[in-house]
Amino acid sequence: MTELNYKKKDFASDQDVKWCPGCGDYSILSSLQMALTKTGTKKEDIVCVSGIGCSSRFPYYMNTYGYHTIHGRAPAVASGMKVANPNLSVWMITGDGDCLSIGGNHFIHALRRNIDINMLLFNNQIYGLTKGQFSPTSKQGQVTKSSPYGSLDRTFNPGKLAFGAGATYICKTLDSDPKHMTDMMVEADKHRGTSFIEVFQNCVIFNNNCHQEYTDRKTRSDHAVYLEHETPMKFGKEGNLGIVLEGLKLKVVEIGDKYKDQDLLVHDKHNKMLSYLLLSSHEENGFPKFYGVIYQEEDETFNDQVAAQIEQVRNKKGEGDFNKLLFSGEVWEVK
Ligand SMILES: Cc1ncc(C[n+]2csc(CCOP(=O)(O)OP(=O)(O)O)c2C)c(N)n1
Ligand code: SF4
Repeated sequence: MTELNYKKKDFASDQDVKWCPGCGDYSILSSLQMALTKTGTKKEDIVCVSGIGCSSRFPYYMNTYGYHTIHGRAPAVASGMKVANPNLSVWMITGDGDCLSIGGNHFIHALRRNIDINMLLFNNQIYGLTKGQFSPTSKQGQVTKSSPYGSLDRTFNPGKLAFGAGATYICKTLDSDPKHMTDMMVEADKHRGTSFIEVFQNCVIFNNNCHQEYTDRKTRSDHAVYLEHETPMKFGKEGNLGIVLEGLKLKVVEIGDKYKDQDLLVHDKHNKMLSYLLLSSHEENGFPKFYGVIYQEEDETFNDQVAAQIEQVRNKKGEGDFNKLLFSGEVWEVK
């Protein structure tokens, strides 16, 4: 695909990586470095922008342009970058605390505007950097340093939140499957608009194995459905499980006498109702998680709209004059 011929190591910086040994962040870093060898984007056009948290140290480790901003504000900075220079490939890196707590407002508005950036949410269901307080994605009742008797907060579902905010691209992947993660990043890069990728990431120190059932190589085939567009939803170690639609509910079935392959639900990433069901279903106990591109739609991007509007006004009113604007209207001098 690319004629640039980058190798993965071309995207590694000379900085010592300061994550704990075994942290899921390493695999995400490696996957993005690999994905960027496949997207065909010149290095000088790539920028990683992050907020604050362990995950947000990411730009230091990438040999691209990078910006470590302030807590929760990566969407604002990423938006500004993309609008000012539409040529950039912007990768926004954020954690569940950074993105959904202090940054919740910025997150939803970036999605609503459909700015052409890629958002990677590292979801470890905990605040890692500040040593294990509960976050908006921690399980209700979870005992953490800041919830010794169990967190009372209801858990945020990031995909559903993104859906409600008008996201045009929602995808889920896992740190323990770098091949899938890399493919998902390459796909996200092709989408024009905000691509939101939630990565189930393990924090070995403060929330170890929080996604184990769905991400552990040994158990995940029975607990995770890898979605592919226009393909029946089949899973299980023996390939003997599938998803069917019963009324308005998804149901796990065993393929055999009663249900055949042709009875299985076929994924359609452009189907809003189906995507909502896929995003909601794992809240029910024992239901598998869905990975892959859950939802995608084509829509105008905010950065294109801004550029078009500027062009329109410029054609009508001519080139602007900033000094003229600054000294027009009521002006006074403070002495
Ligand atoms: C304004 C502000 N408030 C609070 C903090 C403290 N703080 C730093 S990182 C963080 C949360 C990080 O958690 P998460 O986004 O889940 O990232 P992780 O470290 O788990 O990757 C908090 C609360 C801060 N740096 N700035
Ligand atoms: S505290 Fe958790 S999230 Fe942070 S570097 Fe260590 S393992 Fe990773």
